Amino acid sequence: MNLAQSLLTALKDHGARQVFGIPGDFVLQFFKVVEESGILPLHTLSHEPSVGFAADAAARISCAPGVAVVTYGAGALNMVNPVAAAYAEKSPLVVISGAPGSHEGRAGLLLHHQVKRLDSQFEIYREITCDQALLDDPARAPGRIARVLRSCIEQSRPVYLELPRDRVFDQCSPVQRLPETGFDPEAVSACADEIMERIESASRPVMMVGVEVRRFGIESRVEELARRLHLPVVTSFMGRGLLAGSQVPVLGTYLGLTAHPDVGRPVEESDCLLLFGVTMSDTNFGVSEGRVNYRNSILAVDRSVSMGFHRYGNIPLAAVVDELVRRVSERPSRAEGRATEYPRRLEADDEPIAPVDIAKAVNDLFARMGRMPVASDCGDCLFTSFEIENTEIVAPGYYASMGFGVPAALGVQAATGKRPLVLVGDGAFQMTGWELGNCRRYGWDPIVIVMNNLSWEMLRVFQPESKFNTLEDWHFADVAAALGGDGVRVTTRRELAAALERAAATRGRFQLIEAMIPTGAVSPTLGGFVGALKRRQRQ
Ligand code: TPW
Ligand code: MG
Repeated sequence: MNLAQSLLTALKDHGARQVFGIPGDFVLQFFKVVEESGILPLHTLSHEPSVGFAADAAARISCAPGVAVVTYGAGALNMVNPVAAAYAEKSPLVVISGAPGSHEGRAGLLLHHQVKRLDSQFEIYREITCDQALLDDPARAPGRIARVLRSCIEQSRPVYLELPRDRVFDQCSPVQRLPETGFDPEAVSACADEIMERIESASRPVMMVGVEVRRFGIESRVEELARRLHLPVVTSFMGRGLLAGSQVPVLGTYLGLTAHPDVGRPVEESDCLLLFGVTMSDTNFGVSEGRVNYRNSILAVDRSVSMGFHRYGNIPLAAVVDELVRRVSERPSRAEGRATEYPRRLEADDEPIAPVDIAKAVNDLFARMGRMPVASDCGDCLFTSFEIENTEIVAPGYYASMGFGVPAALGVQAATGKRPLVLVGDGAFQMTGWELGNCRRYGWDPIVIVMNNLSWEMLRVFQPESKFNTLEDWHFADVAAALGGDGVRVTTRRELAAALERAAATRGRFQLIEAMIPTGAVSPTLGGFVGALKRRQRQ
């Protein structure tokens, strides 16, 4: 087999299910192998940021590596922001970039797409990925690929592979998957003992689950643990959507006291907060305004466990959860706390649409037709998505990059075959909404709700006096037909309900609902959240 086939086969063996990309002359040969070998299906999109977001979302939703293939320079550097986002939000994304052939730099001429040195791109990617390799030697390539893919999965972070174009067809042996990195079972056992002691001596233990629980595929084991311990469970902001299908009632998502006090209070009053796979970020905790007691908390994240004044290193989250489950015997299950009540039953009248009406309309739809996976962008749509029933969701909850929603939905449908629902603002839709034009040829048919408030409204909440936050009316619904979908603009709650009903009943074409929301009508959660972040800035 050749190097490209060896790489594609290794990706498949490590769980990748498709490739997203945009070709260029430095990567044409690799694309040829992708297409002709059929080892993994290829989906091309229109702009590299979308390639990164789609591959990232495919990784998030399927808990397996997502693959983004781009050309050297203009392609790869165009994808820096999505890869940085995947790094920050711990998504196992494999970036493959073509590169000049091994001897091309020798003529002394600068090569097109070259920035400063030929390896500038490699250096840039070193900063935003957890492992990297140059595949310039077919004898060493299998070992390097194996190492990099193991890092990708174990750290659940992006990795970078650079493939010079003259190496693609070199003979190469298959990649042997490496065993998992070891750990000391006695350390895990001691750590689990100490966690148990702390839980048992606490009177109000609470479990908060974060994004690593999903990334490492241990939702059901964490659920089992929560059930046996009779612990109330909340998710972090980034962990939204976790335990969506579980038997354990999830109280809701912790957003400080801004959204649901029934979720905020148990967290802030807990004397033993178990933080499993939770990122200690301002979006997760800045909103707590100092009310979370970290001194009493136990943090298991990034392959380590911290409690009190000490830290256990090299403790995989899955290993410690398994040890804990083993220490707690089966007890009759009991619902702990009340799960969040989500808004429902949209009043289908002639009133204008508020963000919460979108949540109500979606909850009503889910109640009738079952839940759909949700892809959300950043902006008030993200806070609106938190008012939607707990369902699988991909969203830029921490790194907060706009432009994620639409391409992420394409990644979700490609990876799962399930029809996604997209929530996106007009500003973010201006960035990557065009990608919907790629739905037709792949048979994707997301339902897209553009919350059009003619504004970068979240920024207006931060700084109301600035006029630059006002956006033009682009009439997004009108372009849907040209892109191969159906579009409708709605301004009343009655029209919204009808449009969503019609969209759900129409399969095979993307459905764009442009929901006009009066400028200034933001969700209460957004207002509370921005207020908390502003207070933090001033501290
Ligand atoms: C890639 C900064 C955060 S929120 C926002 C901006 C520009 C406005 C979003 O407007 P939209 O939603 O989509 O209409 P809404 O509800 O606020 O009206 N560039 C990138 N990412 C971010 N986060 C920004 C800028 C930003
Ligand atoms: Mg807007």
